[in-house]
Amino acid sequence: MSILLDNQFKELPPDKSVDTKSFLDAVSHLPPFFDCFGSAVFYVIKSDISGNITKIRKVYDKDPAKYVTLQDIVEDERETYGAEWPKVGATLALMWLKRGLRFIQILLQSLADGERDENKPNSIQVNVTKAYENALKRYHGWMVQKTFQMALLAAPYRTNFIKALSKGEEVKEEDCLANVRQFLVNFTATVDAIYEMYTNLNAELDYTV
Ligand code: EIS
Repeated sequence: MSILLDNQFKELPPDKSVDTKSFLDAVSHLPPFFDCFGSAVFYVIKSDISGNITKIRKVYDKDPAKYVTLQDIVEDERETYGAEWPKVGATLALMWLKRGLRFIQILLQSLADGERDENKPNSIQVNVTKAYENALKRYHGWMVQKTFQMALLAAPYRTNFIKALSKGEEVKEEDCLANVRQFLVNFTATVDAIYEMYTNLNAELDYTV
């Protein structure tokens, strides 16, 4: 079975609010996926994403009835933290998490669209670079950009990556990509909705790390 389809994101309601519990449940299946890459650089990425998820979950667990949607959390923190907000709490964690999710979305979409380097057909470096330039690069100073270059060199081959998405089973590339496309429907809608919320609430920051 496909690791992605086993952990689908939920379809959004018409008001595009994101249910906190379903979001956290779906997103927490992504970090274990990094273990199959081997290189230490992925450990750093995994810890960062896991840290974001833990931080949001901690706030949610304090009062699940109050924080039904992600927007409930961000709005509540705006009241609580005053001038410190939005560079604080679960608002900051979700700000960064959504960028990692956007990266994954663009990478998977690019693979599903069949974009590839004709000279290196089994490399996913063009897909990874596209995702990085669109989702993360502008928030990274030169040191983190160097870390990205290391991760890029350690990127798995297309065939291995696709195998990992299918839990290590031998599957036809086309079948796996069909699963990726299916996964992307609700995943993309969810990531888009979170971005829209940050714009609407004026919660987006553009500092670099
Ligand atoms: C934030 O991190 C924290 O997340 C946040 C808070 O502490 C805040 C304070 O300013 O900082 O410094 C982190 C930043 N996070 C800021 C950098 C981490 C390492 C990034 C290294 C570059 C990675 C490029 C990706 C290359 C991947 C190649 C993949 C080949 C397959 C299926 C693959 C999916 C990969 C997904 C990659 C997502 C990367 C996300 C990085 C986010 C980032 O830039 S708080 O913490 O509020 O929770 O306390």
